[in-house]
Amino acid sequence: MNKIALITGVTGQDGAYLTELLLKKGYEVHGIKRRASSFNTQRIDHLYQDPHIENRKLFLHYGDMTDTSNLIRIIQEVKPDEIYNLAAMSHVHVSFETPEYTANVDGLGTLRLLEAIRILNLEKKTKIYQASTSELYGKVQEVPQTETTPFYPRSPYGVAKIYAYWITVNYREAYNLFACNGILFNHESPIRGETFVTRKITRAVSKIALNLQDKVYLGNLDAKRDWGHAKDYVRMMWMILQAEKPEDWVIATGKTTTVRDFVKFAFAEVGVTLEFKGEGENEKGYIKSCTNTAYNLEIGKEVVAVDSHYYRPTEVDLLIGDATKAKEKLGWEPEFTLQDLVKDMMKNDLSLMKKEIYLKKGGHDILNNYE
Ligand code: NDP
Ligand code: GDR
Repeated sequence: MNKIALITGVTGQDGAYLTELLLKKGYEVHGIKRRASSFNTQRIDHLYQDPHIENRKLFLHYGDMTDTSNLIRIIQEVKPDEIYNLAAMSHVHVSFETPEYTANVDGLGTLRLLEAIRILNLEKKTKIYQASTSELYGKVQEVPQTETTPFYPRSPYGVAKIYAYWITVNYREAYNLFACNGILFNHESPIRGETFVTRKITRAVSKIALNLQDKVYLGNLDAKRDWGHAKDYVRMMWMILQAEKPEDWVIATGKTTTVRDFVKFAFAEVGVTLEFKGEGENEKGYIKSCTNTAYNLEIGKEVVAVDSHYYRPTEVDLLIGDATKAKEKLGWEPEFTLQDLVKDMMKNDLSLMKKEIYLKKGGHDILNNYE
């Protein structure tokens, strides 16, 4: 019998890569998606299977982390061997605007899943992975951060996730659940949400290179993050649930980079060297040179500016993780470097923007011809 997995947050970045991975491993995969007024399954559309075919391996269920009875019913129907709880209001800045909702989804949502396992007497059958985060560390207590570094969250998101972290530990200790936290540092990809800083940058740089946009406005350029590739990180989620015993694990690259340097690396992919001048809100980035003649970019042009609207009320200044435990005990090794990640994201966004230009030009003419 193949294993059955249930993924909450199946339509998100990690949900999509994890679904792909588990299907390749022969799992029957069930995902919980939210009802939305427009399509929200773009990231998994390539995996979609017609409900009418036999031996279907991917099933989607409508649901929400705030709806206890819905979660219980789905778990009762699916009887999963493994639950991956990836659903969350995952945007740190937005959590300052929606703190109560964030607590409900990210904090209590986890409790609802754990309780559902107990109510349905699935403690011995169902393992659960909780998507914990480096945002738990928040204000720097120790560098690099490990499984034993004290937490000090700096946002409603971080505080909600700390509840989820501890309730997962508590249910493991109280009821012998195979419940684990993956404390994952930032991980990105070509399908990263467009408002997270890396994707915002790679999209903007692609548009600037193709003359579709003048400049990009960013917030704190000094923030340092430990950025990995989501494909490497979902592999580790699966490994965590295959471990001999349930534990908590840090997943990180061990290298940290400023937002400013990420911008420089993205521009380098289109042959541009940037020069930054000024400080704080007055800092700006200018084109110093451009070696790629395919892009018609003006030397000296201002392409990066700071808008304090993107600053957070409390910031996490520096994250750098130490994944020694995962490497030594589970044999995890990331395959992507930061340079590979930037290349992957830039390649994807340049091609998306080129398609946009093509559709605008060609498509528009075609529409006109048939009006
Ligand atoms: P995304 O924001 O890309 O995906 C979040 C998913 O959760 C989406 O499928 C979203 O649905 C779903 N969701 C949001 N609210 C609800 C709700 N109320 N009920 C049901 N589903 C909901 O996040 P990532 O894939 O990047 O991250 C996955 C998990 O890992 C999250 O819990 C995140 O907090 C955590 N994490 C992420 C890290 C990262 O760097 N990416 C690092 C550490 C932890 P919809 O598509 O409809 O919006
Ligand atoms: P983060 O990711 O908060 O680390 O949370 P994000 O990409 O939003 O911010 C990273 C850093 O960049 C700074 N920054 C900006 N951020 C955004 N979004 N937009 C900007 O214009 C901008 N300018 C500078 C931020 O201040 C911050 O310091 C992500 C999410 O995936 C969480 O769900 C996850 O738990 C953590 O990573 C680990």
